[in-house]
Amino acid sequence: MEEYKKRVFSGIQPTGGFTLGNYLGALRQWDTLQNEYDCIYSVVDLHSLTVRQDPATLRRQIRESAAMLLACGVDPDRSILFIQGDVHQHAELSWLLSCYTQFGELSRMTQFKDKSSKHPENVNGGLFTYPVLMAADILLYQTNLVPIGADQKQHLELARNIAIRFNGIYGDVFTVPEGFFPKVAARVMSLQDPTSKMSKSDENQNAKVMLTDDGDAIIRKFRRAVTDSGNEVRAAEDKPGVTNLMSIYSGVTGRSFDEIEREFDGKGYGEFKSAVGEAVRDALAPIQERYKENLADKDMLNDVLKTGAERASILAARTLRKVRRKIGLD
Ligand code: ATP
Ligand code: LTN
Repeated sequence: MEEYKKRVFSGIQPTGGFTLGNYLGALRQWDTLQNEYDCIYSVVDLHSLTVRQDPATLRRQIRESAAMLLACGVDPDRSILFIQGDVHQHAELSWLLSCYTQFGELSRMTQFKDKSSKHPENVNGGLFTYPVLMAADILLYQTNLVPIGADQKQHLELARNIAIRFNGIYGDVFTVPEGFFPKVAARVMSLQDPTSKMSKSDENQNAKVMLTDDGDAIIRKFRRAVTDSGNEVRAAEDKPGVTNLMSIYSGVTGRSFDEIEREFDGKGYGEFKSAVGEAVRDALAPIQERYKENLADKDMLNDVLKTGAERASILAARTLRKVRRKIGLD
């Protein structure tokens, strides 16, 4: 008999390429979790529509995202990889769950507050109900574990509350999910402003490292990274720049903060920043190689995404049927 494995679900938006923050905070875990769990991973194209997208660019970025996820180690033989918009149950469950989510709860989401104050010209309904769609993504698959960066903790908490509330009314319908956060580099900060997170939508190219950046650009960005006063490589509250670089270095090399402090004892920031750049460049090189191959293999990519959507739909339909029956729609 096949052993029962816990289910993992996670998603990433197909906008603008992935950053080192996405990789260390989320994608790296997507790979290793496959060894132990039954994993479902999704390119969440519907989520990306809260910002106006150019159709041709969006279409291209959806495929590039899938190619990059495969390059980062998502294995379609062991896991399901699919495009969210290919499985209509996500939008349907999202509407149903929105009727069990309070305006006040959504108003408290810090991502909504941040994004709406940064882009006051387009505070659309989708931006507001975004966390409900995310809850639908997770709850459709009876997910146990959700690997995400620290910035998504509040959204996951909301998904848990929606599940608990729904179960309270109708009996055990949804599995209540837990978050899974990386031990190091759960929150990679901007290289230009270490008090805000490295974000793919940052317009300053020097603030973020993209997984597709070439080696020279990576080294240059780390050399230019903002550090703090003093010259000692040491993690501390008043040294957010150095601490961020240390956690990136720790993330890619596996070395602890103590080891890093010893390694750079008596050496200045310059030498440390070069070492971080080189380590990141070397860690990303094989991913970049695989990414190019995947993108060139159109048939393989189409095949993986088609099979992924079919397999995901079967599971999603099962949950949605149950929900509809409980509510009284069927
Ligand atoms: P945006 O810049 O538009 O806010 P994003 O970079 O946050 O986008 P998402 O698609 O929203 O990208 O996030 C994908 C995953 O990467 C999520 O699990 C998120 O928690 C994680 N993540 C994003 N940025 C970071 C970061 N700086 N450090 C660690 N994890 C991150
Ligand atoms: N909101 C997430 C992306 C996302 C997600 C999900 C993550 C959408 N649906 C389901 C985990 C599980 C983000 O912006 N990072």
